[in-house]
Amino acid sequence: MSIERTFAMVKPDGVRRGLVGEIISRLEKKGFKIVALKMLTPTREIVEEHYAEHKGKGFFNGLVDFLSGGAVVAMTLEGENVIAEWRRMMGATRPWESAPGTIRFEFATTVDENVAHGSDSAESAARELGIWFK
Ligand code: IDP
Ligand code: MG
Repeated sequence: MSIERTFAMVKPDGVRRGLVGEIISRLEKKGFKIVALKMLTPTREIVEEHYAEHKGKGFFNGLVDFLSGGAVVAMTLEGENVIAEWRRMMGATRPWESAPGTIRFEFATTVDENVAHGSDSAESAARELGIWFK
């Protein structure tokens, strides 16, 4: 265990539905520190870079359209084991597979609009923070 940083995002569906406060509240109550935060409508270029690992998949173009189609809240989180813990707080990618109490269980029903993003490893966190907070 160690103090880590990760990249977290409230996706456009979460912003549109007024879930920013709820999500930030969960992070603050848990004890994670928000060390940077900005709201922006991302360009297609930044979203394509962010999701480069999914390029070529059937859902890629729809994913890029969706993420670049509205405001998101991008955050740098800091805390003990925060990379894995934020993923655990979000729940599984497919909301119907996520554990009760998680953000995706509580607030989402579909995989294409699943409210939140979190880096999946230390390597991804460093890469994504470099894209969004350079
Ligand atoms: P993650 O967001 O939990 O890391 P990834 O597998 O990295 O999940 O996929 C990135 C995002 O792409 C997901 O959060 C979801 O919004 C979208 N996605 C993943 N798989 C599908 C799919 O099969 N159909 C539509 N969208 C998908
Ligand atoms: Mg991912």
